[in-house]
Amino acid sequence: MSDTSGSEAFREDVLAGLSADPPTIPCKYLYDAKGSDLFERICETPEYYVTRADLALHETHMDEIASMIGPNAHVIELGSGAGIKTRVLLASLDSPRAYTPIEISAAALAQSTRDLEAAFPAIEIRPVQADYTRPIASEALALDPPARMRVVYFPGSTISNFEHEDAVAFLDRLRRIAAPSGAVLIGVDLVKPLERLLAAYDDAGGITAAFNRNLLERMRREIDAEIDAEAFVHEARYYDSLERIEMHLVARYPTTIVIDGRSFEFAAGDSIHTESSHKYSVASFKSLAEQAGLRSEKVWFDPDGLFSMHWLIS
Ligand code: AVI
Repeated sequence: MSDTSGSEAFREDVLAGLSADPPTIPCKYLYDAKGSDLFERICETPEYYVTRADLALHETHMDEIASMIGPNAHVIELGSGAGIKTRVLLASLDSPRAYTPIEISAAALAQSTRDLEAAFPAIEIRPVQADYTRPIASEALALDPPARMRVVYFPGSTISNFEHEDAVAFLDRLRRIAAPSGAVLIGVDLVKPLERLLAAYDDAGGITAAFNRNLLERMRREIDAEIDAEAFVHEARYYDSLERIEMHLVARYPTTIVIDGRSFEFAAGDSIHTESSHKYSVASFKSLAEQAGLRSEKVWFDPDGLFSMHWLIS
């Protein structure tokens, strides 16, 4: 975010987050341009299985998924659609009516729209520039004549980064976008042994650490925060009872962050919680979806059983 209003929202959220107990900064702020590049690099680390497993699931089950979607469907993706998974999906569909990527970054949306138009000249691409975590105007998604069905497509397990309550509210919105006769096709990372998760969120090459620590640099760059960035180290923690992995920036020695003349003191060992990534069993995700009025009709897995994709209907 380089616009002033974006920086102001960042400043307010950081001030509120550092005043909270425990200090927390919303994970969306990890994704400035540099953070987004680092996230792409995380996806290529040997330890971060999520992206590869999601793609393997797509490649293994796309014929069946495409036959469930059927002809004349309107696929609405939350995210730019720049990834290879979108191509696997679009290439498998039987005469799709249209494809709508919803993406906040105008540049990312324009680029992926150009690429997809070139790759799929027969598919109508209808980009919508918007923050998909907020309500989308229904006119932006309307087709005339309407498609046979809508499929709201949300791969990658970004749902993991929502707190449960927010995940239910978000799924409820997806249900309403898909209504009355559509489906939500959503990727969900599965619970797995601790060692595997800790390695995935603290890779040996230090890319995840750089991704997390970039938040401190961003605070210095965009809101003039005074920070001794060397004082903080990246840490991944798994909380069994919450079935989630958390990223933290932990103070190695006493330090102070100063923003707008306000001081936030950290003793050695104190941390800033920067992200949660919830892991689900099939049962726990089904029950989450049920709270949003959605029923999981079918679940697919990658060949190694690391990742799942649910077909949710109301
Ligand atoms: C985007 N999201 C699904 C990633 C995850 O696995 O929770 C973000 C991430 N954070 C650290 N590594 C990857």
